[in-house]
Amino acid sequence: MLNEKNETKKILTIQDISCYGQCSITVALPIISAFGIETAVLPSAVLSTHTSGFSGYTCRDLTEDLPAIREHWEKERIYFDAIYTGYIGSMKQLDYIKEIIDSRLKPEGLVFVDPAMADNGEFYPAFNQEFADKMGELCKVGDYILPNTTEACYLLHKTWKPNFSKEEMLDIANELSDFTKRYVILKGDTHKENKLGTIVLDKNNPSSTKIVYNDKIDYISHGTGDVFASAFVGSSMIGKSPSKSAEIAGEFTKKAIEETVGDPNHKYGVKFEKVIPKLYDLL
Ligand code: PXL
Repeated sequence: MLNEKNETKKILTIQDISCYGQCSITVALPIISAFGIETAVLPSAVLSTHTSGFSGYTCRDLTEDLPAIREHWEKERIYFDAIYTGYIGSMKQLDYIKEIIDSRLKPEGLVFVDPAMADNGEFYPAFNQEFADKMGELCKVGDYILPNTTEACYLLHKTWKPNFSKEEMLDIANELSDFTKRYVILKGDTHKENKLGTIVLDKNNPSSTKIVYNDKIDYISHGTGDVFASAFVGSSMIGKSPSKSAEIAGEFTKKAIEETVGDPNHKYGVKFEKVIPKLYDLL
């Protein structure tokens, strides 16, 4: 699949490899590639599984590999059209990632930050408020940020609750304008019955703020944020608008959940692979 100018885009994604568990790089690489985008990876850590619902997982932190990888790419003059960050292994990495963005992103390149650190009102095991505050600094170099409501509340030091009203969601999105260079893509708006909304706010044009709705499936599973973010990044990089990308990503994620519901042994992730062949129909 080519973008409007008929050229192949090259993107770098920085997040962990959870060897088993359908999240992070093992989700981003196939989904973004399916959009026809060359996808390079920089693993922030290698874990035997992700950290939600598994116990005793191994974790090799790759923080100190990041500067050497950047230096090699500098020598090779490797540049990217976009950098997409997800689950980050350590506070120090947040500084290294900013250096990678400064050094390896093309002048017109885009930064997508998914501050993957929390869900359902709680931090994932490795994170705390200090990390969230530093993640907020990375968000500020993002052209797009893609938090869920829990992450938004930690960024803003607000109290989370399972359901916010439409007005509260719009207020949160507005407050998040301080944490992005341009777009806020706020996931998890539940105010409308049977629908899941995504708020799309452009801080250069706040009056254009939209809520994009997809049908809601009452099913909790892991990894849906990564599936959504990857499809959003892929869609944006082939030239779709932020609201169209939110619609495509929402639909792609909904279909992945539909493929997973009813399999009691598959709570650790969603079967997004089954939706990849249907991607063209969603565009
Ligand atoms: O999907 C977010 C995620 C990514 N990577 C790891 C995780 C999680 C969420 O728990 O544990 C390692």
